[in-house]
Amino acid sequence: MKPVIITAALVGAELTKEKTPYLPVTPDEIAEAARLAVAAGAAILHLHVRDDQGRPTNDAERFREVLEKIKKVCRPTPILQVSTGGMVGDSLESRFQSLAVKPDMASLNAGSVNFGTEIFENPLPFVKQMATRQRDRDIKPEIEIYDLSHLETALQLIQEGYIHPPAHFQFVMGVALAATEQNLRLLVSRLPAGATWTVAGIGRHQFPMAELALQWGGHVRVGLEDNIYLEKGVLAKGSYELVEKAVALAQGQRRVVATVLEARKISGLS
Ligand code: KMH
Ligand code: ZN
Repeated sequence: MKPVIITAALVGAELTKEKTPYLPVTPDEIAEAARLAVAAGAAILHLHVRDDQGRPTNDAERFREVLEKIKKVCRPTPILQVSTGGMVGDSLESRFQSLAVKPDMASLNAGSVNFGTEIFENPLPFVKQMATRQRDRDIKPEIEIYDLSHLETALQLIQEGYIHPPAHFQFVMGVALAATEQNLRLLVSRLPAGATWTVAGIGRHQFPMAELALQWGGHVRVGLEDNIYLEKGVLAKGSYELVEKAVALAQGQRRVVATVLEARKISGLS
């Protein structure tokens, strides 16, 4: 099996310091969280940013500032993946802003979904426009799949040329689709040839889903955005602790953890 790429989702948009004091919000805190996560074994950073009040923002200048700080403290530079999902309820237009910083990768949410009591809106024309802008700027999309219908949409977009193969998928388990082995198996079985995939189990599903990905040759996402607990009742002191746990699981499954350079090669990035 190929080395496993570990993604760290450091910040998120919905998480607050009230839920965990370990959430990084300032550019310096995010850069330090990045440094620790990469030192622990993460090769991709999935990034949201916050404004001076600690509120989620899609502001390009704030993204630029955070990316610059991360580049200064992480050598070699990890794969920087900006969020285009923002916070649930953000205007669609505001979610294009992060592409301005020319990241290696960006999330591409493939469809709308119930998100807690709200709706995370991703209407098809928006998804097509987002895919087009990423393609034309040479930004590799990470296609976020919350539901089986999103995979159908993504397969169609690949066929229609909006997304260039080999495609990279993130299966987000435990928001809409239950985080079960059966559901993950179905998603993986529907992947197009040559695709890479990773899984983000939400909350207590983070590590059970990671285990399956490790066994089946997939990649793994961990981090405070998805789960704040290292184990039941024990807050992770940062995403780095979740990365360390993922690395230990990988070693238990005899999966080598990809370096940044290996992750770039596997992901087709220069
Ligand atoms: N905050 C969620 C509504 C992404 O980064 O692209 C969406 C999200 C996905 O976090
Ligand atoms: Zn996100």
